[in-house]
Formats: sequence, C-alpha cells, structure tokens
Amino acid sequence: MEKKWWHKSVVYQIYPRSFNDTTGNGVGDINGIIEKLDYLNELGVDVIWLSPVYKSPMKDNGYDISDYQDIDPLFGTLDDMDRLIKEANEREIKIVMDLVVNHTSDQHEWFKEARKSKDNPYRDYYIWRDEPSDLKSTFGGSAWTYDNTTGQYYFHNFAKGQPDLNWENPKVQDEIHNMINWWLDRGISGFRMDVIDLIGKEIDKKIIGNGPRLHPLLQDMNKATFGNYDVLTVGETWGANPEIAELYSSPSRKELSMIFQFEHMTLDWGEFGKWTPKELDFKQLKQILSKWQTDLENGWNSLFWNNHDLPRIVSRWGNDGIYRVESAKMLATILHMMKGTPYVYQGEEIAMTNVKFDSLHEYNDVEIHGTYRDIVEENKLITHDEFMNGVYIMGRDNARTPMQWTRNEHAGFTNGLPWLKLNPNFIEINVEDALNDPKSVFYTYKQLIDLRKNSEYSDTIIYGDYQLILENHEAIFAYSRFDSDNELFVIANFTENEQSVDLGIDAKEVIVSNYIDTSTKLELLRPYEACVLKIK
Ligand code: TEU
Repeated sequence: MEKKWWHKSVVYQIYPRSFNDTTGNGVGDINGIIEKLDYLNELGVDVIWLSPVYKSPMKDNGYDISDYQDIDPLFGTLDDMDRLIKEANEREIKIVMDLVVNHTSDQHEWFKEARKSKDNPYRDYYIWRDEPSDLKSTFGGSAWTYDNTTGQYYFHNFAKGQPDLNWENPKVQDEIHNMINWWLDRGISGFRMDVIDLIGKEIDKKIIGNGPRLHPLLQDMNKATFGNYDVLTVGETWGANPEIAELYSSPSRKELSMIFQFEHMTLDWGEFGKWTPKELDFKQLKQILSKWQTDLENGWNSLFWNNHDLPRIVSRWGNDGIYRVESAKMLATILHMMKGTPYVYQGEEIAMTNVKFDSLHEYNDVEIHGTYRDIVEENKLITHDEFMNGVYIMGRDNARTPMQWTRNEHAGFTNGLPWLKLNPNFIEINVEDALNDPKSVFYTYKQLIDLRKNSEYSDTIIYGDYQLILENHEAIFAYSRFDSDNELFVIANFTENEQSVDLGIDAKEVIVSNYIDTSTKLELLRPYEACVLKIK
C-alpha cells in the first residue's frame, strides 16, 4: 500500500460552539481554538476536524449552512479562520473542515430563490414533488414540507430547515466543486463529509443511502477538487460495511481517503433505535471491530468511539463511576492500538462523561426535540420517561456540553452564560487537573499517540497484521498486532470484575498499562485493566 501522511495521523474533532469562548457570548469561537493550539500540540494530534463554522441560522448548530464561503459571526471571521489555519500549520497541525453538502439551510440564497417560483433558475437545486411520499425525516416526522408559495413539497432528510440538494443537477455539482476548491486554496488539508452516502439518493425509488449514483458523483468530485491535492477526506457513511468501505477508500478508485462506519456504534440500539438502548453484545463488538481490521484489503479504516453525535464512551461502554479513569484508559488502548486513523473527540482525552439535565427543555438538540414530538407526543410509541432514559444514555447533547478546562466558573469555557449547561462534574474532570496529574487519562492518550507516531512500533501499529485472541471470552478483548519486526499483545478487561487468564505468554516488556504494576506474565486482569505487551 502506498504510504499516505494521514495513515500515521491522529485527528482531534472540535465542536467549536462547545470548545472555548473568547468573546463572552457563551458560544465557543475560532479565536478560542487558536488559544488552545498549544494544548492540542501537547496531546500530539496532527489534524483538527472542525465541525461547521460557516454562516448558519443554527437550527442544527451549524449543520444547516446558509453561506459555505463565510464564517458565522458567532464563531468569528474569515480572517480568524485564515489565522487558525496559519497558526495550526505553524505547529504542524492541519485543519480539516466539515463539508455539509447533502443539504443546505432553508436560509441559503439558493433555497430562497428556489422557493420563489417553479421556474426559478434555482428551483432544481432542490427536490420538489406535488405530493409527499411516506419517507420520514431522521429528526422525526415527515421528510416533506409543504411550500405555500409554489404549492409543492420539498424533501429534507433532516429538519425542515435543511432542504436536501438535488445532486442530479450538474449546476449543484459545479457550485459545490467550486466551493471545495475555494477552501482548499485557502490552505485547509481536507474534509469530513457529512452524510455523504446520501448524495446518491433516488427519492422516487425510496433509495436514500448508497444510491447507484453515489460513487460516480464522488469520483467526479475527487477529479474536480480534492483529488488534485494531498489532503485527507473522510466520509460519514452510516450504512457502510467493509465491502462498501472498499468502494469509498481503495486508492485505485480515486474517491475518499477513508470513511466513518457505524456498525459498532449501533450495537446497543433497541426497538426504537438509540432512544430505547439495549445491553451491548460484547462478543459482537469484538467481532465487528476485528472484521474492520481484517476485511479492508485495499481501503483505509477510521477508528473512533466518540463524536458530536454520540454519547461519551466512558459512560456508554466504560464506567463513569469509581473506575472512570481505568476504563477510559482501557477504551483508549483498545482503539488506538488498532489499524486505521484514530479520531479523538474533544473531552474524550480527559474522560468527560454523559450528563443528565433535569428536564427535556434544557436540551438543545433538534434531533432530541423532533424525535420526541414524533415518537412520544404524536405516535405514543414510547413514554416520556422511556424517551428521557434514551436521551440520558444516547442523546447527542451528552457530547456537546462545554469543554471542561478548569474547576473555575463555567469550567473556564466562557465568562458569559454557556449556550448549553455544563456537566457539573467539571469540578473533578477538567484539563487543568489532568495536565497536573501524570496518571491522568490525558497522558495515556498522549502516550498512545506518541507510540503510534514516534516509536519503534509505529509501522507495526499502522500497517501490521491483526489477530483477535480469546474471541469467545465474555469479558476480555485481546488481539495481537504483528509484522516481521515486532509482535505486540493488546489485552483488556472490559468489566469491573477480576478476570484470570492463562495465555501462556511471558512478555518481554509491558509497553502500556493503566495499572502501575502489570506483570509480564499477566495471569490476572484487574477491573478494566488494559495493557500492551511486547512479545517479540
Ligand atoms: O449526522 C448524520 C446523522 O444522521 C446523525 O445525526 C444520526 O442520525 C444521529 O446522530 C443518530 O441518531 C450528521 C451530522 O454529524 C449531524 O450532527 C447532523 O445533525 C446531521 O448529519 C445533519 O447534517
């Protein structure tokens, strides 16, 4: 496989509105990110993936864009953006922007024009029908909204303020290609591509994801834009499996660098999806993550537990009580020793946890409120309390509470009123305390990132083979990583109960561990104990 810079990179995702506020308006901003570049440099990340900072009415916190080529005043200006790119690059950190082109905001000029009349030049930038179908929005309710002016319905896979673009229109393709190049010429190093699997949709055939036109459209986009630059592109593709991932990420296909797959992230979804969560099938988790290690022949994998849409992993599959630190380090070790590009979501590196607000109205997320209207109020599929349980465990606002920098007021995130309530545990969980504690989760992430990038084991971790071990064990996740030079053993206890193991190994060295006295003989794994052993 031809080596690429992003094979070796570690990406840090910033959700700007919750990262660091320098103006006192309670919303994080670009200057707040610039202020924290040295912190990210200390962690050792190479790339920042910036969730949207473009002009937006903020109905979906920026994933509803009204001007792709300007910065929303909430976050700053284009000059601030240029300065972030420059200051990051000076620290050898690249900036990857969020490309949200399945839909725009209903306040985008294109949509304002399109809804004026049926023969407006921009009409076919969007998807209009005389009658709605039974397609539903991801955010609850119908995916169709009636437009009084022209007497037709328009399609929106998400909120009604997010009308889907018609990607069969060559003018749409050209407009987006031009915008992509405009940003690449500004010096960014790639894109995360929001629900990119949806741009090949065929509405009348009710094909939404992975449509037949998807890959031709991506190949055209690659050829007209980022294929002419040495940049990272990662597609958000909820329905992908390794076979589909090959289509996106095999270099010969000239589409994307890699994709985010979500097979592992829906394992504990119940009858009504994440709103009715169920027990994780641990063996299935091991099987799926291992499949993604071995079945991607020519493509490239991404590795993540968290993002701005997902609950905090230490609360979801770790232990956010007495074993918060051990279990967070365990989860980091299991993920970061795998093959693929790792993504760290803001706050994951200090093991921030889920939050539990007192009432539904304290939550901000359009998905939470839209789905509540649909499955609780209108269709009574589940009760209010059942839904709130789903929000506590799986709601997107779990990931969006402001970053916890210090134990001071508002966790040092803002000196104004935060746009979303903080998690009150910032008193115990914050960056300042983590940096002052050599045994903090932060330093485990730093160690794992350094091991991947700068150690004698780098190539083994990045390109080496993978073998799952103890695959039927109900509590232990163990695998080996090996090549002609090294053999590493990664083993973790996913539970708070001690596990005795008889691996018949006598390792040469304990390279990483979340306990200070892990034995090279490794006969007993303590609660959430995880380690990396040098076998050869
Ligand atoms: O998310 C795609 C998406 O469908 C997720 O929101 C998913 O539906 C949900 O989290 C699982 O229940 C992308 C962005 O990441 C998200 O923030 C946006 O809200 C969405 O697209 C629309 O742009």
